[in-house]
Amino acid sequence: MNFSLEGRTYVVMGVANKRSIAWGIAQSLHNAGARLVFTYANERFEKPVRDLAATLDRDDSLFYECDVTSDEAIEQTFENIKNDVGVIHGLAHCIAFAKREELSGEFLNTSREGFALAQDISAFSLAAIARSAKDLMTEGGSILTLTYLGGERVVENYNVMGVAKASLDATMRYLANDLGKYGVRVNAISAGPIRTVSAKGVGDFNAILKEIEERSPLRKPVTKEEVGDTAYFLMSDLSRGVTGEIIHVDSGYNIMG
Ligand code: KAL
Repeated sequence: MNFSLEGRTYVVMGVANKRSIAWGIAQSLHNAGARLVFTYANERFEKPVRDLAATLDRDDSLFYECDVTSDEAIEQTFENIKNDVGVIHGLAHCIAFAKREELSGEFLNTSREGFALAQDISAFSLAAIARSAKDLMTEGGSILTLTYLGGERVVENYNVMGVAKASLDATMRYLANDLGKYGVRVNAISAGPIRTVSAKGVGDFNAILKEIEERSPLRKPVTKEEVGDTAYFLMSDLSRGVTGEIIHVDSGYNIMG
């Protein structure tokens, strides 16, 4: 069995900056010997992603713009990746979006448009991406996405994104069923709160972290490196019997009543 990721290629979607969980995943996969392919939403993120990748001690990473709200853009991106690298062995979907104004107050006030937008970018995109990526996973593969406890339970202020994560979780399970016959596994990591660009502007993020310090079994928030190492496990053959699963990397917080 091969624990190294040498000779393998993984697509990482959603690196925004050095704090991104996607970047923690990229680093862990890189440390295990993987070649990386990065996608970013628009030109605003191109330089940050290229600059971060330049800090890795190999220079064969590849970069593509991919607007996940467009089926054509997704198909074109994976067509380009296929032409440039041929086979991929896994993909990390680290993408979510909801309108800032719908991430506080009551879920009751969610707009039709805001609901649809959160679902489109945060949940449907996984299905659209899996459909295109599957054709490049001719040696089997592992797809992972990032979810959050707010999709399983009510978490104050998470609102429309909680409903989108519930949808993402179910999307992940249905895809796991469809893709298993091709040797492609699909799983999710439910990360505890980490101060990323997503968490920016969240008024009481300090209070959220304090609660983790006080109430989680491990008594500390998780790091993007801890999430990255679980991603490495899910991308490697060590997890070959695992699909359709949500792994909580959250210092155990989810087990507490
Ligand atoms: C209960 C928690 C507090 C935070 C509440 C909501 C977090 C929602 C996540 C969602 C993905 C954030 C956004 O979509 C922000 C967006 O409206 C504005 N930001 C942007 O446009 C930036 C520039 C780009 C890069 O961001 C995106 N997303 O495209 C949840 C906490 C405790 C845990 C968290 C932060 C969970 C999570 O889902 O990230």
